Amino acid sequence: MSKVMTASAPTLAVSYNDMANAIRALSMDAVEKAASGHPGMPMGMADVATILFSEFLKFDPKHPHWPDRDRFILSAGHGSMLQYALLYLTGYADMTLDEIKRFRQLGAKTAGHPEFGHATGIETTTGPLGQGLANSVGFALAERMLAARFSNLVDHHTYVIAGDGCLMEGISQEAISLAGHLKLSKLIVLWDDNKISIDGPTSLTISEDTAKRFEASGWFVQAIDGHNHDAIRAAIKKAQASDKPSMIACRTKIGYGAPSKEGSEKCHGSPLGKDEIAGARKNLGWSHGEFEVPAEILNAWREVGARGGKTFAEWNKKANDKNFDRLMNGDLPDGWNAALAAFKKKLAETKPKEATRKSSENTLEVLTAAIPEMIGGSADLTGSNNTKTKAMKAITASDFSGSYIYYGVREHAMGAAMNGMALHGGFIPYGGTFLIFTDYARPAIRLSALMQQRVIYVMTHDSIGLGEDGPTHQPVEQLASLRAVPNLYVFRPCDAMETAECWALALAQKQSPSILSLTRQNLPALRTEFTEKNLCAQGGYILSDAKDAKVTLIATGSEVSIAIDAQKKLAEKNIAAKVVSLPCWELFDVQPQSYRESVLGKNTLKVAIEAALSFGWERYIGQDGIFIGMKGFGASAPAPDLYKHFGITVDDTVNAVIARLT
Ligand SMILES: Cc1ncc(C[n+]2csc(CCOP(=O)(O)OP(=O)(O)O)c2C)c(N)n1
Ligand SMILES: [Mg+2]
Repeated sequence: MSKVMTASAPTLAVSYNDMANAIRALSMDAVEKAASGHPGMPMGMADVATILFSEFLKFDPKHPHWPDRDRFILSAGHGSMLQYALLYLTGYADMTLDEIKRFRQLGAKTAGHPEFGHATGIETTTGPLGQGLANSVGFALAERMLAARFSNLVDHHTYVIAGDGCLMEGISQEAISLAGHLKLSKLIVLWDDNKISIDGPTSLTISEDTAKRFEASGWFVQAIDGHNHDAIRAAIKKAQASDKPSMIACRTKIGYGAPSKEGSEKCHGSPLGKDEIAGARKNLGWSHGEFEVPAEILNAWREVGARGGKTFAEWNKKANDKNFDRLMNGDLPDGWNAALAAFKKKLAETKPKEATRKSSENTLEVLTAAIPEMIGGSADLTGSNNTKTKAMKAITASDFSGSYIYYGVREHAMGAAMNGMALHGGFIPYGGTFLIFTDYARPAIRLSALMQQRVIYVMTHDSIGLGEDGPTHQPVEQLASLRAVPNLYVFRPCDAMETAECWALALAQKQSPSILSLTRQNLPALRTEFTEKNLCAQGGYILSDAKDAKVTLIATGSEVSIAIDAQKKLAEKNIAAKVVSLPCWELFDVQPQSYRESVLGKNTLKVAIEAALSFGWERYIGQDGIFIGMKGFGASAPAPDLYKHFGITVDDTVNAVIARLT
């Protein structure tokens, strides 16, 4: 490869070949030292990455959080060494050669797959194939939406490297379909078209024309030799000029340079071995030692890393907008709490009897006005999830100034795109579907939690209370399974007041996603007094006390009113019971033991009421408590009939208590 001199790339003292080989060598060596990892992909995509970073990517390792930097997403996260090598070579201070040598070791920034928050320059956690690609749709959307609001401060690209695996995943179709529809022209996907995955050649499993799939979804598609630097450059230039999102199929050889394993699955996910590495060094003309990058090559890379400094400085001069800084920091605006307090006062007066999905909508009317960075949406259930407020305008391909996204029936991509938006910064995304379909979005929900992103899932129709749609639509195990996810807050409010409070808590959790589990059916107002304090903040509290209580009735959401009525009936029979509303287990479980004991009661009979499976409730009711809820799947019928049929009523509760106490 000749020394490259182009107008856009100031002359470097070494060839792009040398620079790409530095990535290859570091990747081979790091994987070998760790005795695990994926050398093939970084070796195959080293050329594409070298051209992208050297000539196109707008970045500044000295200011890795520069809001207007281009975003680089390594969707094929198993190729993590590609990213780590680039971060080290271009001069990110926290990505040292020692970190590269500690690849995949405990506490290293160089985890097996790129993890958001471990090293600067890693924009999102990848590894579950397809997620990064779908995140990138959120990144690109956030960029367009911010540009519509701050045209002088935001104008950047989102580049993605995706592999065969990313594109085989179903989520890829949801994502590219949405991106094509919204004409996200600043999104550029570089497909590592190496025709190899773990089991062997992709011909084993796939025969469609991937390029045509993108084209059919409204993308601009090019196909190039991914080892030809001029072709890579020309394609990225054309992609930048397109008014559509772009996919460049980069035909590459996995494990480029490895004498016997190049082009084969054998170099996908295991160390090459000493001899193979020696052979690769010879083939590549890389005579340097293990982890050794000669000064002139490192300097050339550092020069690439230093180029963005000027652009950053120019940008920084004009960046003096306090509101922009606030948005990028994710701080809530002044006054939102006061607006919510006024709303709570109104609720205490009006005492609405309504579904909590409706309460959520009413709360959103207040919150989205006070917090305009909230970006709503729904996976084709807007009218059912009550996610769109009156003033909200839809985002379209020609107008990104709105704040509502019609995601279409694409729950998984909705979750992943919301992750991308939250990661990009500037917005607080929330999106709705039925609680049952959290299962369709679960990998994205899990990543919201793992990446500590404030993404709010508005999940309505949260039990058999949805009625006639039947067991396919009635969640029974979802609450338990969502409560099992670390760093995910599951809120199940019992009325309008609790819904407002739970929304406030979800918004205040800057480093956690939340699920709002909301009803389809109407519920009575149970919290009818105004309190300045957010009573849901401790996760659970005594909603209705009783002197010398023998029984504690603990319930969530729609079943709290059953507990309140059961309390009354038990009182008539001289059985004192108190009622605990427990809208958020995660918040309750971190309260001091003294508080939890005072709420639950020490020597009372514990009765839990929740129209879901009992899984997990043992922690509150113990082995000898009573659980009133579901034992299996639901059924199709009007909701009141189902509650009776499944034994989740006031009488069932009262009878169970009496049977136990007498
Ligand atoms: C959702 C998901 N399923 C399975 C895996 C395990 N996995 C990691 S890489 C890979 C094959 C990917 O093939 P490709 O994207 O072509 O990567 P290449 O072998 O070309 O590097 C698989 C199945 C994963 N990481 N994520
Ligand atoms: Mg492949």
